[in-house]
Amino acid sequence: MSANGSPMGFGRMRRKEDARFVRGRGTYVDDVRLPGMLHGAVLRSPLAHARIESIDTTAAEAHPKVQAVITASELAERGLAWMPTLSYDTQAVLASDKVRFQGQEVAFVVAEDHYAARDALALIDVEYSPLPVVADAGTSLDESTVVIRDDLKDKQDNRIFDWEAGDKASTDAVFAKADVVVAQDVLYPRVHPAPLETCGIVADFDPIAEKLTAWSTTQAPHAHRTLLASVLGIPEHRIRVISPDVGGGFGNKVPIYPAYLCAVVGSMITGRPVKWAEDRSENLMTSAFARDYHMRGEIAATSDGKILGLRVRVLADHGAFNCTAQPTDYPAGFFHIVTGSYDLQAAHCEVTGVYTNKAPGGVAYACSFRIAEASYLVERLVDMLALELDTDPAELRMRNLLRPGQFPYVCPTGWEYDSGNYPAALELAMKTAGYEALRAEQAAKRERGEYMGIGISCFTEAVGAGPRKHMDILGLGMADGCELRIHPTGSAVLRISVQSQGQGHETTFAQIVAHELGISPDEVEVVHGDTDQTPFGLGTYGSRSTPVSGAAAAVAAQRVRERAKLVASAMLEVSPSDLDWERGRWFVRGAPTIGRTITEIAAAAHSSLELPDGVEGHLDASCVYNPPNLTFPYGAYICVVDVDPGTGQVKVRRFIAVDDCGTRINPTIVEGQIHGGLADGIGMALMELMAFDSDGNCLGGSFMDYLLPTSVECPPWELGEMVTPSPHHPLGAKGIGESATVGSPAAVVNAIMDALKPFDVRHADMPLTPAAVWCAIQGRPLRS
Ligand code: PCD
Repeated sequence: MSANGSPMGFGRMRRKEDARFVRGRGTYVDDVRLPGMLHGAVLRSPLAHARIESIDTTAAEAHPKVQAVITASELAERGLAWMPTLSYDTQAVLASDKVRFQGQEVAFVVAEDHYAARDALALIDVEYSPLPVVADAGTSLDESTVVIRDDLKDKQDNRIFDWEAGDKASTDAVFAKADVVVAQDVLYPRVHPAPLETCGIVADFDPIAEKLTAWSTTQAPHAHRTLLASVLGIPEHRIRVISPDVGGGFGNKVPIYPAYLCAVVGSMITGRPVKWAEDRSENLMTSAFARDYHMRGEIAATSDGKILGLRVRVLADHGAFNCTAQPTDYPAGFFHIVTGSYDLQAAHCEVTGVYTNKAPGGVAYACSFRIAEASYLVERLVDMLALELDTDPAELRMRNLLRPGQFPYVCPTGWEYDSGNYPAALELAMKTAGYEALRAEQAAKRERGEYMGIGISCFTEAVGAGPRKHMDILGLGMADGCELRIHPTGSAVLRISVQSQGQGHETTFAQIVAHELGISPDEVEVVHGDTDQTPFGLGTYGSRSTPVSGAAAAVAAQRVRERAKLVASAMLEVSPSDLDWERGRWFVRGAPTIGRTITEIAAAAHSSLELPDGVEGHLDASCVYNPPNLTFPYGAYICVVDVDPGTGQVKVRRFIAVDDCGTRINPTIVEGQIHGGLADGIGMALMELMAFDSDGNCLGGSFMDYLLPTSVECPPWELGEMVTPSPHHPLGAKGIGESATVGSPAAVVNAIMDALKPFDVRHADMPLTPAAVWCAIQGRPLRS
C-alpha cells in the first residue's frame, strides 16, 4: 500500500479520474469553447429514399447570423462529397443525387450560435421525389426490389457481400448422422449504443500553419487522424486530434461521421473554429447502430445430448452505406466464433450483407465485432436442444463445454482459444444460484400457476484485436504503441494510444506501471487522447485496451526495470547478474539489505554517475505491442425471472455472473464493467429496439421510444470470479469491457423461455416487452 492507501500495483483502488468527474470538472467536446467559434447544424432528410430535385439555400444564406451554408456541390469542389467508410464502401458526406435513409445529411449550416444555425435549417428548401423504400432486409434481395446504391458502378442489387467460415462438407456430414436437429430463425434486432454523450467535434483549421486541430469525441484518435489525412489531403503531421473526456462510446464513436468533415470544411471556409454537437435524436436515428442480424441456426446432436455441429445462415442488414467497423478480412466481424463454449465436431456459417434504406452502421456495440450476435444464437440453440431432448439445460451444457485440458483449443471455424476452465465457471454459477433449489421452487410454483424461469448462458469472447499477421483496419495493423518516461525523482508519465470513454484507464494503466516498477499508481500520470502527445495505435473498442495497450505498458515498464538493473549494478558495483528484483527495488543476491529502489535508481540514471558501456542514462522506454493472439474471456451466467402471464411483464429477480478475464488489474473497475454490461443485456433482452415502419421512418428517435434500462429493472448483481490467466499476455490479463453485454441477453431470454415452457413456447425474439411475452403466451404473432 502507498501512503494514501492505493495498492502498489493490482488491487482495488478508487478511480483517479473520478476526482474530476464527481466534481463536474470533466472536459467533454461540448465544453470546448474557442475564441471566435461558430456553430454548425445539419439539415437531414425527412424521407428514407428519394431523389433530390433541387436544394435552394438562398434564404438561409441571407440569415444575418449565418456564415456559410454547405451542400454537396461545395464539397464536390473539394473532392469531399463522398467519403470512404471503414468497410471499403463510400458514403455520401452530404446527399447530392438521392437520400437513402431517414435522417441522412443534406446540408450543413454554419452560424454565429447554435440556435441561429438550427433556425436557418428551416430556411433551406429541398425538393424531393420519393422512391420506393426497402425497410426490410428480408426483401432487399428480391428481384423487383429497387437498387439502393445505384451510385456504385454496375450495381444491380442490394447485396454487399457473401462470406462464409468453417467447413460445409464436414458440417453437412455430421448433420446427416445426427439423431436430433433443432432449427430456428432468431433475430438479433437493431439496437443502438446510445452513449450518454452524443457525437461531436470542434474543428479548427489554421490557414497560416495549414494545420487542423480537431477536438472530437472518438474512441480512436490516431486512426481518425490517419483517415482525416487521407480524406482531406492534409498531411498527417499537420492534423492533431484531441479526444478529451468521452462520455461513453460503446462502439458508437469509432466511425468518422459526415458532419465531422462538414465542420472541418466550415472552418476552412470561414477561417474560424466550428463546433458541431449532435442532439439525442440525431444520435439515435443517424449514427452507428448495432446488430440487425437475421439468423437461421441449426444445431445437431446425438440422442444422448452430445452436440455434433452447428449450421448458421445470416442476413445482415447494414443500412444504406456499408459503414461497419471490423478488421478488413472479416466482413461479418468475428461472428464465426458462433460455436461458443462447446466442443463440437464441425460448424459452418454463411453471412450475406445487404443494403436497406436505414441508417448505416453495424458497429460492435459492446462486443468484439459481432460476437454478441454469435453468442446469443448458440446459447438460444443449446436451450432449444435441451427442450427437444427434455434435458436440463445446465446438464446439457456441462456435457458439452470445453474441458480445461483442451486449451489451447482450435474451434471448427479456426479460432485458437487461449485458456479457460468452463465447467468450473458453470459449477460456481450454479452453486451461487442454488440451482437445485431454484428448480424445486420452479416446480412448486408451476403447480400454483406461477411462472418463474431460470436461464443459463455460457459465453466465450475473443478480444484484443489483433495480431498484425491476421488483421488490419483499412490497411492499418492493429498494434499499439506506448511510451513510459521516468522523471529524475522516480515518478512517471505513461503515454498510451488508446482512449478511455469511462473505463478508468487513468487508474488501471497507472496500476500496470506501478505493478511492474513497485511505485505507487499515484506517481504515474497517464496521458491519452491527444495525437500530438501519444504514440500511434488503433484505439479503444473490442475490449482491446488491456489485451493490447495494457500489454504495451507492461512491456515498456519491464524494459525500464531491466535498464534500472544496469544502473543499479553501476551504483552497487556488482554485476547485473548478481542482482535480484523484488517489487520496487534491485538488491544483491544473498545480501538483501544491499539494494537500490527505483526512485534511487531514477535519480542516479539522471546524475553524473558513470554508467556501464552502452547504457545511455535516463530510464525511459517504449514499446509497440503486436499481440500474438486474441485473449478469450468467458463466463457462465444464470438469470432468474418471474413472468406475469396476465400482463406479460418480466421481472429479473436474480442475476448470477461468473466471469473470467484472467488477471484482474483493478477488481472494482472490472466489477463495474460487468455491472454495466449486465444492465445492457437486460435492456436488449427486454426493451431496446430501433424499429422502422414500412416507409423507413425511424420509430426509435428519442429515449421516450428507445428504452434504456435503469436500476429499477436491474436486480442486485451476484458476481463470482474465476482467474485463468492468458498464457500469452505479459500480465495474464484478458479484456472484460464487453463480456457481460455479450453473455447476458441469452441468459435473460433463456430464463423467460424457460418460464413459458408450460405454454409450449419455444422461441420469441428480443426485445421481450410485455406485449411480446403476452403474445407468445397466447400463441399470437406480435404486431408492432
Ligand atoms: N480491466 C482490468 N482487468 C482486466 C481487464 C480489464 O482491470 N483483466 C479494466 C481495464 O483496465 C479497463 C476496463 O477494465 O479500465 C476495461 O478494459 P478492457 O476490457 O480492456 O476494455 P477497454 O478496451 O478498456 O474498453 C472498451 C470496452 C468497450 S469495447 C465497450 S463497447 C464498453 C466497455 O469498454 N464501453 C464503455 N466499457 C465501457 N465502460 C464505460 N464506462 N464506457 C464505455 O463507453 Mo466497444 O467495441 O466500443 O463496442
